[in-house]
Amino acid sequence: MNKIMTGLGVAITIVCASVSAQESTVSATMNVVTATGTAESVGTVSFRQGEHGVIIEPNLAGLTPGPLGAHVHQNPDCGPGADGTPAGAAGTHIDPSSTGKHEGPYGQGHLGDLPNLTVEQDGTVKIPVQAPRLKMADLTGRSFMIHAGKDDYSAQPGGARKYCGLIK
Ligand SMILES: [Cu+2]
Ligand SMILES: [Zn+2]
Repeated sequence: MNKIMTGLGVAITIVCASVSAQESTVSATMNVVTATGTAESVGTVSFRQGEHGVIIEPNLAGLTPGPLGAHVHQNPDCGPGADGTPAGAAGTHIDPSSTGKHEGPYGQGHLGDLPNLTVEQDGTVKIPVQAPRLKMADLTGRSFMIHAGKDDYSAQPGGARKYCGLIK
C-alpha cells in the first residue's frame, strides 16, 4: 500500500509540473504573409520565461537559409495595413517606453527587437534565441513577425514582412 501511495504521489507531481509548464508557455503558429493576409503554415514558435529573459524556441521548416530578422509586433493581426503593406496591420515593434528607436535585442530601444533567427541549410529553424529584456507579460495580445532578411539592429530591421503569427 505504501508503495502504491508513493507511486501515486510521484504521478500527481509529474502531472502538476507538466500543467504549469504548459500554462507558462505561449506560442505562435507562423504563416506565410501574402498581399491579402496569410497562407500556409511554416511551423510554430514558442516562448517561455528563462533565467535571463524570454527564451524563444522556433520549430519551422521551408524557409530560405540565412539570418532573418524577428520581432514582437504591436497588434494581433497579420493582415495588410491600411496602405496595403503585407502584414502591415501588425503595426510596429512593441515599444512600451516610447523610445522610437530600433536598436536590436541588446540595445535600449524597442522592446520588441529580438535576435535574428538562423535558418539552416535545410530550411529549418530550430535554434532557440533569448530576448534578455522581454517578459512573458509583454507577449500578451501581440504578433510575432519574421522578415525576409537580416536585422542589423540599427537602420535595417530585416525588410519585408514574410512570416507572421499571433502569440497566444
Ligand atoms: Cu518585425
Ligand atoms: Zn525595432
